[in-house]
Amino acid sequence: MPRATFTFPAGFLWGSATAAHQVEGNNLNNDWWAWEQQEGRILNGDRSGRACDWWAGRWREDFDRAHETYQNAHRLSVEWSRIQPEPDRWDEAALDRYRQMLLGLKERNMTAMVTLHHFSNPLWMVEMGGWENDAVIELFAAFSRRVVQALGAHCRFWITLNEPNVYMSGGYLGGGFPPGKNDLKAGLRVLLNLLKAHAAAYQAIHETQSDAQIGIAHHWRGFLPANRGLFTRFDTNLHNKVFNEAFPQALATGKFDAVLLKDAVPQAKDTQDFIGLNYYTREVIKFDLSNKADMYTQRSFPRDAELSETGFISSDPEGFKQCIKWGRQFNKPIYITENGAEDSKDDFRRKYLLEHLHALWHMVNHNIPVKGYFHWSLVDNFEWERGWSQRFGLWGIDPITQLRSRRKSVDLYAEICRTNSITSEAVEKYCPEVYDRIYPG
Ligand code: IFM
Repeated sequence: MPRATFTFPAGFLWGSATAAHQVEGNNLNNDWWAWEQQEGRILNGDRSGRACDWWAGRWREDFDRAHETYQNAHRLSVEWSRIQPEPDRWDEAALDRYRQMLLGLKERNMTAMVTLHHFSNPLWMVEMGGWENDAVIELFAAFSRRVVQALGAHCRFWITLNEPNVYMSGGYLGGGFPPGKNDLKAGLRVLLNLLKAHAAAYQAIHETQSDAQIGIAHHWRGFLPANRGLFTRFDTNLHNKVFNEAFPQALATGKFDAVLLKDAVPQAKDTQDFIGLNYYTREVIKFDLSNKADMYTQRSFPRDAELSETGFISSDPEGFKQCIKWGRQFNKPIYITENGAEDSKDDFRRKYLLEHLHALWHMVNHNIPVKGYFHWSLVDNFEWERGWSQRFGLWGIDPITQLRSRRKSVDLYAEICRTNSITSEAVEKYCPEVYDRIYPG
């Protein structure tokens, strides 16, 4: 049986990622909470409720879990509606609670990466029109400045925005997020405002903390044409251009080109210190005149794809390689800010995790400067419009009792984090099903 150890560079960050609204619980003052109270918005009528109870202090035990299983970093987000509950008020107690969390990471020798906006918005901001209102650009910059002033002593890595492309399609292309619009024009305006807000926040953060490392978490999704037909190829390119390219290219060049909306945003030029990539899957795109609801597109996965528990993700490590190679063009350090799969049985996840980390090692070994990996997620959490139906955690959770259950992937991931490598012993022990794929004979 072939044997080998695939070692990652010294100092590699190994962690997991979470987001405030998904784990904290009782985020009463934001748009997602309000959305959850409306009938039919969330699958099975689920609500975030106490979520993972982090606001009440359970972050401690979950950070212990991460630390005891050799994770040396964690990506979390702060909740704007807690820190600025009203336009003219900062909540010092909320800031202090986040300070405690960051100190908690420090005590455990874990590097913190903090996201400033992860989908949820304060109600007061939504009432003024949300991201459609240009005034929000400066408000977000002021919020970012305040957070970095308060927490900068304990964190150097900042992500201004999580997945602006997903935020836009979720909220403005009928994707099940608030504000629940189906309006491409408004969506593209929102994307442009998010871009300007990132640029303003980038300046504000650097003015506050000169050695800050700032990026976004970009959701990169591979789009494969279903056939060679002209319309399908055009549709696939359009997806790629608007979803994958428009935002990050503008951060590099200052030129926003989302095909139907173009603008010069010179202040956005070169406003990333690192590239954050969220990768889950690739999908197949087919032009379909009958599907107006999804912009005349039919989505699927390749016929032989191995699919996750709820059919949401196809295990596609080649797509992960493509994503990382794509990230190389920006000549910045890369962090994988999210990658994972929903799987309450933890059968698919183990294989997915191992094969994606193996693909990642290949890319690192080709001298692509990937500096860290954050698995989505540490514990099961509230999965937005899909509620509790999807379980992304290394640890499972019962949101009623708050009991955690350790899934097998924990041991596999712990061994990789501990040794900073993928060893044949670990593969044999924790994921023998894919041994032949990792070590072909
Ligand atoms: O849970 C989400 C996260 O909030 C953003 N990226 C994708 C994850 C899984 O769907």
